[in-house]
Amino acid sequence: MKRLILLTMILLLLVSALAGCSRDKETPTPAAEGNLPADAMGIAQARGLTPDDINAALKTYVPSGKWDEYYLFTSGCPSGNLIVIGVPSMRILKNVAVFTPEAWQGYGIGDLGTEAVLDGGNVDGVEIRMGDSHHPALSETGGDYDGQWVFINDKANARVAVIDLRDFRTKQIVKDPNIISNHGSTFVTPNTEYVIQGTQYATPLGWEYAPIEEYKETYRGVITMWKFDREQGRIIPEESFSIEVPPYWQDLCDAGKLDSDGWGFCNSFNTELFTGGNMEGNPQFESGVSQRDMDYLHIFNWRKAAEVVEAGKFEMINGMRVIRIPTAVEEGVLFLAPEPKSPHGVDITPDGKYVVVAGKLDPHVTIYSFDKIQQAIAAENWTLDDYGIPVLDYDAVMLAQVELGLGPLHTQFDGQGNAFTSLFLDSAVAKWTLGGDDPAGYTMVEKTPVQYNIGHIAAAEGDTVSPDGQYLVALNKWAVDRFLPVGPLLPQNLQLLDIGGGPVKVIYDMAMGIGEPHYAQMIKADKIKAVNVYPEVGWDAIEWKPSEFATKPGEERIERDGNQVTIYSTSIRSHLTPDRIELKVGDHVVWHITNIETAHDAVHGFQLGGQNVSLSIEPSATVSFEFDAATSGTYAYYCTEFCSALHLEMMGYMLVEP
Ligand code: K7E
Ligand code: CUA
Repeated sequence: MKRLILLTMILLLLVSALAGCSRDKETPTPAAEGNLPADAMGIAQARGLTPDDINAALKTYVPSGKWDEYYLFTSGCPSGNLIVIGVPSMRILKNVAVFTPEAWQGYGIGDLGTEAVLDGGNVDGVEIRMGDSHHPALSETGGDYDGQWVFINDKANARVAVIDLRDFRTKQIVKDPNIISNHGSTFVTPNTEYVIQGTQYATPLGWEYAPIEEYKETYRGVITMWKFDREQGRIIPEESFSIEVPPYWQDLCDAGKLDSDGWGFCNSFNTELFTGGNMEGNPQFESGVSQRDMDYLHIFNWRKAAEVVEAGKFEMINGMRVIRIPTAVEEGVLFLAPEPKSPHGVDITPDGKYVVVAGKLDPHVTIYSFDKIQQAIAAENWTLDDYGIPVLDYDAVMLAQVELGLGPLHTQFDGQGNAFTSLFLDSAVAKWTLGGDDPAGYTMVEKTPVQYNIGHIAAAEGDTVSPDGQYLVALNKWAVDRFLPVGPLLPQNLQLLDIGGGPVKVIYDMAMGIGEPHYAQMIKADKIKAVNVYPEVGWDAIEWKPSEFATKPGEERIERDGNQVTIYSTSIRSHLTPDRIELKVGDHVVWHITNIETAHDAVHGFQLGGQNVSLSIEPSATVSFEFDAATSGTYAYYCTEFCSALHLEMMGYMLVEP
């Protein structure tokens, strides 16, 4: 309490002392010039800090040794990764490798466990080692994040990954066998029964060849419901299914919750069925797919769809159970509703009663009522599209519109009855009120500029049934002049906004230099129960069970059977056992290393020069790799983590005799 009073006094002093102080916002100020004064006021004056700056600094400062309040999980897009950030400090905590090999975590660079995870996402036998991760989705229980798993999609290859939040490692990658790009993923149903995935660019199912002239007849999208088994911690492809949808280029999706639980919503932006041909005299895609004023919101009853599949009313296509369009229509699984214009984000309000759609080329957000949708379905208040799918009457299902500004994209909520929408063209975040069933209750509150070209936003638990408010992160595409120059490829700018009441303000700029974040989700830190050390010495982290190759101290050995060599090793500060390996050219080597440490943070890295092997052997883990000793020579292998004073001695020689 005393500290709080003292802090308030200092703050008041600073604020009053600096009230008249202003600075040229256009000219970036160096962080410091020479030695700073020792007192807070002197520092503030020397650096030209405004009262707002000081408030922002205090709100985001997390002292040494203290922890952040939230985890932010953000996608890295072409980096194919998932980046974990602490909020409000905006410190990067981990860069989790997902679709792309990563040496520090020993992911996909020799380690057989992680190579197998990556191979799960190979496409038609092509080894895929890249990805475009877009939308992370934390697992939910009752519509709230439960902190157990996070899923993320790869737009480029139509894949979904499962990441285990016990150890923040990728455990599974699945490939949709019928599409080659997805974007409406990942979104989980309120109890993580399913992970939703929607196609982006339509292709013939299985992306087989079909002339582009057959686009309307042959090309299709799907909405895939990946079944998730919590016990196994895996997506079960055999229990998953897809709903066939027209080639409208489905975009983002969201799962219903509470009132709308059992339903899902995906929008689309190419109901023109435009197929390009700019060298053949056709318009560019950007105008070709933007001719119509309305596209279609896809409204699907996934719970009903699951029953339809159980009743056997599906076709097996490339190993996936697919509900064809006529069945979906007949069974009341799939409906459409018009949505303006060039829609992008679709977001369900925390109470599950309203669907918010943002159209890139419409200055409004459009709010649909789930009740009205149900009434229109019951009254068959629809026309049919070219594929025979009911298109609900727009006026019957649309509840309200709010004019927000240019380029609205994505919406999040604060749990206080407010919504926040990113405005790409305005480079701003709009705050507006939710009005329930009263259209007049939906009103604009304020607009806060961000720098620059904002994409997604992520509020604290902002897409659950109980958002926290307090913080919102703007994921801005362009940084331009915000940071020290680093050449033509700039970091992006993640800005932290204070939405805890009072005017919405930017309180931190974070340079994101390891990926282009699209979506992010922010979860209360105490919901995540990560382990410090694996449960048992000799642990298989991917399968989450004791490894059959676990090696105890004293049991280290080299077994030879003809030219098949198996090495059972251990690592502990500060030696690797064995530290001398004698091979012959032509040997095939399988090498298992168990980190027999049980101490918090006692990780040993491992690299073997000349063989493309980089491992992270975390406390109590067993890791395996294999290689062919193809050329003779004398090699060194060593620990790459500076684990002790005698870390440099933690090495061994591998001799390959001609
Ligand atoms: Cu708007 Cu891929 Cu979610 Cu990016 S998408 S901004
Ligand atoms: Cu182990 Cu360095």
